[in-house]
Amino acid sequence: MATSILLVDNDQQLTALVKSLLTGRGHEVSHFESGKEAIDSLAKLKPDLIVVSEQLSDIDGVGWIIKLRQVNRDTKVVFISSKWKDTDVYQQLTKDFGVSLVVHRPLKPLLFGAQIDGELKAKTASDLNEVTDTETFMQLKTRFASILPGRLKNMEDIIEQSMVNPDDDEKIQEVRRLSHNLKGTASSCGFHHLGETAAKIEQTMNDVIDGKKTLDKNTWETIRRLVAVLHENVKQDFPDELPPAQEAADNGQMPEDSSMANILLVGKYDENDSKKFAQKATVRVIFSEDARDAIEKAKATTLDAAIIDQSDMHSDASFELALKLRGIPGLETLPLAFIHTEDVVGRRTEGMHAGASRYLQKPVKEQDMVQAIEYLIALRGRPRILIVDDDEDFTKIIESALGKEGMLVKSVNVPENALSILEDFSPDLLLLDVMMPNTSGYDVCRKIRALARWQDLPIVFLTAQSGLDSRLAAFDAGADDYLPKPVATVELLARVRVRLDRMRLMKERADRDILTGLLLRRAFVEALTALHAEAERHKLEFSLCLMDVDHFKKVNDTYGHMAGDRVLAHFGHLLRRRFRVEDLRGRWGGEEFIMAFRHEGKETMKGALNRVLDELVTIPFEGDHKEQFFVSFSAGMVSFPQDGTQIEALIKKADERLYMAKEQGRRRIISEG
Ligand code: GH3
Ligand code: MG
Ligand code: MG
Repeated sequence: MATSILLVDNDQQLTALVKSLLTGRGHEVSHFESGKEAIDSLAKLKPDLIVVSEQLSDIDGVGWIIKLRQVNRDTKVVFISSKWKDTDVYQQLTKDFGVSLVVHRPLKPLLFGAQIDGELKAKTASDLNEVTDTETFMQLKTRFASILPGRLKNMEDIIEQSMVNPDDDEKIQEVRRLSHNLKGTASSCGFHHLGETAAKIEQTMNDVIDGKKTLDKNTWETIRRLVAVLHENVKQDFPDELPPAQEAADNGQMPEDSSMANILLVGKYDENDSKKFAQKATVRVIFSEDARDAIEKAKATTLDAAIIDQSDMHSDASFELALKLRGIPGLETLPLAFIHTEDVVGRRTEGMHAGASRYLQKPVKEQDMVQAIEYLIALRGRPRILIVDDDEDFTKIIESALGKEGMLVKSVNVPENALSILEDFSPDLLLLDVMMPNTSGYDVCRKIRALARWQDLPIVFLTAQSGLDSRLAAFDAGADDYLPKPVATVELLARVRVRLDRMRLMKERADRDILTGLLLRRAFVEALTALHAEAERHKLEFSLCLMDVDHFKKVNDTYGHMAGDRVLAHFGHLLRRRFRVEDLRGRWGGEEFIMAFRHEGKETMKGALNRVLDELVTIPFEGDHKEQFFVSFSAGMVSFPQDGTQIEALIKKADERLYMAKEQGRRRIISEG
């Protein structure tokens, strides 16, 4: 008997190809352009397999699969995706919607045919996976243990008040809310007995609210008994080995707050002064009096920026410290500022080379300090996570878990405030609870998605409601992912990281060269165009530099292409670590690199670049046969506006000077002529 395949696709070329491939292999193919018609046809056709592409006449492919799964959960689905970014939804499709195979265009006909045959041979779509990770963290438990007594006391108080005042509906709602939240958090932290009892209290309150139960003496007694059971559960659930809740260590620093950025301030500082700066700029200041201590602290915290005071330190030592900080893995692009006294103004070149985005004159005005701090933080761009959940204890737990991963986390416990805080905080990802007082997470999600600015914001639901239906509702409302409570932090972290990485990849993949990590030519020109426009508008200078590795062909020929690649990667990495974060670095082509320096003329930058040349020539590279070699580069520099006012003219001039540098013997930087 011929197998019947339903093809849902609105692209003529693709349809023709798939149809001929499949009928050629003896299958019967029914084709629809419209998603709606395809779904309507299901009852009659009962296909063995559904092949759906990205683009239908009335809906997109992923949306169609979500709709399909509301009426049909079993038929196997193969999804043909047209763009790479659709691998993004790969997990969601395969995990939540039982898509058995995702293939990408352009199709490889032979392979595709074989894949379809394979799918038809295998059994029907496997059951949709439930996420049942029960792993929990000791830290989570400890933290929960420390907040639990207060939480139970609060609940008891409200219950007592309600008993005295049985007509107070708000109090009854409050008891329900507290028990609902306790249920979620307790289970998330692995306190299952506690969670179950809390669920019973919630159920009782629900019955009262729905009018299924009257709130008489008996009911109150039940609730009281359940609360007493909660206390029993506490003993049951608390493992003996649980360490006592730790008080925040008092190490002279301000308390850790995961929504705050960390600034390292190196110098002899009056703590009170810095607290003032910190309050204004909402950052945590980490003090350090000397270089060695600064490096230790930089390794131990997630730094967002460093400010180095040169008045108490030899300026050479301060530059060296800056380079060392940037040498710490993960801090290659750490935003930096220096505070200096009059006499080091002439050492701007070293500052540029070391990566100083700002110079502050001592004594530093409070306002300047705050402004500089805010500027540096904006440069850093740590992932920002917003959590909307009415359960304050739960958000605190998640906050600390994500905060430890170096994310900036902010919680909103009143969902009505979500939109305004979203605008202020401008998160990279949103974690959203479903059941909240007065509104649901679905509504919040829909409202956010209706705003153009937030259409691409990754939104992940976290909720105690589980089951396919609520997951479908979440995706319908515009969610990207779904995590059932109790949520294991490990899983949460993994999912959040995946989402963030994908977002960043999507933004960067098109822009960045993989080998060197620098901007690709087109992206560089775009950024340069913006820089040029800004310079014109504000009558500021900027400089531009074209670099080319010397005798690179010989490197390839003598030491191997792989060794050549290592040189390019290393040079790219060096350029990333040096100079200010806001300077532009690009791979212009092959072994040619380009840089643009904001607001700086070529003389300062030539000095800084010469230092990079000095560094590069001392780096030993290894050939494919372990032989050692060294490389250098030649460069041509220009400044706006002296050497030209248009981008094309500037680049042309830089190229001419680069050629001159080659002519004159290489390993040099030419900025005149
Ligand atoms: P000059 O000092 O005059 O610049 O000499 P050169 O040999 O560096 O210049 P030329 O432009 O003749 O050679 C550049 C070589 O760079 C040729 C090309 O094969 C090689 N190349 C370009 N891109 C890559 C790459 O991504 N990796 C490697 N390993 N080599 C590359
Ligand atoms: Mg070359
Ligand atoms: Mg070349």
